[in-house]
Amino acid sequence: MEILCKLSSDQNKVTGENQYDSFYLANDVDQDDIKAGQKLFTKQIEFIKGITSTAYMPSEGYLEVCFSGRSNVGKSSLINSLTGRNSIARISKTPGRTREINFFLLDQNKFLVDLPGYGFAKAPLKEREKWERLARDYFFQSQNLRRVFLLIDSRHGIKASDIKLMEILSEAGVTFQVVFTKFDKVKEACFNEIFKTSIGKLASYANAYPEVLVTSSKKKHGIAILRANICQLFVR
Ligand SMILES: Nc1nc2c(ncn2[C@@H]2O[C@H](COP(=O)(O)OP(=O)(O)O)[C@@H](O)[C@H]2O)c(=O)[nH]1
Ligand SMILES: [Mg+2]
Repeated sequence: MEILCKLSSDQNKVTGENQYDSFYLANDVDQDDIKAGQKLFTKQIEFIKGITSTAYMPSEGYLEVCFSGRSNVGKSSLINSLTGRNSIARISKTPGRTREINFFLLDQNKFLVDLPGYGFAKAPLKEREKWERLARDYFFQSQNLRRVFLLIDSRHGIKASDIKLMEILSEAGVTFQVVFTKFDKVKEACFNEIFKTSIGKLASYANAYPEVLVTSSKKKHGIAILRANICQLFVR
């Protein structure tokens, strides 16, 4: 929290420039929303299934949010931090391992959806094509998706493979929100540059949510704010 506030004041420098005006770091989150988010994530959570084809998507009658990002971005760690479970999502030392869309049921009718990672340099073309087909099918077919959280490594910023995903989301008309991960691994000055470059890349996407989050699963930074955001998305 402390770090987020500090960044938010620095970020004014960034928002002073016109093209960046529409994006901002999460700040001043309502305490009631924080509490509601906390409460939601104390509910029971259960791994339902992993699918390799959208033909096996869970049936109707629920809402969902999805987490997506490059392999090794810290997606499993973030899902574990959010849910307070150490191993609900598998943390991998080897990038590019998970090939399935994983569905975690939260509080009976809400899903956290974990999309396979992308952008792994060593993945063969066939694998990459398979990923794209699965992602496209999912984003175009899902009726219940409230938002995609696009995870970006704080050290690296938005890469070409992230832009590819942003293009697919644009075509499918799905809103995405950038969540920077592994913030503990980056120096503040360096991050300010990464942040600035990244939001410059977001500027042309009408489906990019204006609020950007900064998290560290290791230090538990930004987790409460992300829980609050997810909770709000699940209010019908
Ligand atoms: N320092 C630090 N390391 C992290 C953080 N989140 C994930 N990692 C590490 O990054 C690696 C990949 O994490 P994982 O959650 O499996 O990434 P995924 O491939 O996106 O699911 C693991 O070694 C994690 O321990 C974080 O917030 N801080
Ligand atoms: Mg993972």
